[in-house]
Amino acid sequence: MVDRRDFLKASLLGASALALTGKGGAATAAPASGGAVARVISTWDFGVAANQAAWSVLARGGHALDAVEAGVMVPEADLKNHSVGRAGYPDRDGHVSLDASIMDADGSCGAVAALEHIAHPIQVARRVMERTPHVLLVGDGALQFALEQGFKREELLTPESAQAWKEWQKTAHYQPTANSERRDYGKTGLPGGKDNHDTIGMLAIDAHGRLAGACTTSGMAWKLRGRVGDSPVIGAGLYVDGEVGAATSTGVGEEVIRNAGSFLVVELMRQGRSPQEACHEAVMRIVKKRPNASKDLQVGFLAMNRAGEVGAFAIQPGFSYAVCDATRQDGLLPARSVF
Ligand code: SD4
Repeated sequence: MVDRRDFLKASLLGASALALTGKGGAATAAPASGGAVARVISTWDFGVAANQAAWSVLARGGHALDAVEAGVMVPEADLKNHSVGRAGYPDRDGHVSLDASIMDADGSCGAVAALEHIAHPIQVARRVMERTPHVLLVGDGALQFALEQGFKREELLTPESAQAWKEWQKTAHYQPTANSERRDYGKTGLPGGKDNHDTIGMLAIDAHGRLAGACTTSGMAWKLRGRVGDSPVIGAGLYVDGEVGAATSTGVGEEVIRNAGSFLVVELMRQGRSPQEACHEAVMRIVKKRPNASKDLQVGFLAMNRAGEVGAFAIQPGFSYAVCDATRQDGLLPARSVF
């Protein structure tokens, strides 16, 4: 896999072509041919390739919902990506279990959690949205639904991920103590530590001004079996409101759930904050509640408002986000951070 820092450095050289506002380095809206903004953004450096798949939908005037679904399927299929989809790192007991959600501008949404053996959980999430009266299906029930819908049952644990799991087991059997993560992030805290992130969250606005978002992950590496993170929880890992904007998150999902993170970002934008200011404020809410833990804790938010303006903020440095629009398809920007 390309070293994250090298990739970031190389991509940033090119990213200067993006129009930037002074405060927070947030990208401004770029009009597409139809007069409205068309733009897609997503978390981390692998978002660059994902955005390009989404852009192929947006560029031909397609729907933002189709764009985000197509976009996040790229890292879901990437065997080198161990935090999303196939080849994701398993839970403590060796099971690859996936979380995903998708949301449209009108509040329609669907999600799956702790889903095993299905290579593209985002597609199942969309089926939940469009073909059931429900929002969230979990575990065996989600798998049953996927199989009924014609998805193929597959082994998602690759030899490389299995090897990493075996290596981890040699030194770090995860034996959590009750609420240990509330006190600190030491040895008895969450199993993946500060490196436990890399979910893909993607937000798009199409040439007709329609917003949509998607989020998909294998979650925290070595988690307890049955653990569900923020990514499939509407309002935590993803939220879209066509009147205001959209937000998504990456990092320690427990903290994002506790603070209803993505919903908070959208509500702050509703109150007049820019996407950048809203992400910053949501991060600070978490940090204030975790003064001792926040040096080891990573959470990042990414947001877009209905004008296509973008913002991002994280607790730790290193969070990057990919931006793609009519002017540039492979932008990658560093998010500002607390530390
Ligand atoms: C989770 N937010 O499950 C996710 C973690 C992540 O790659 O970013 N994973 O808590």
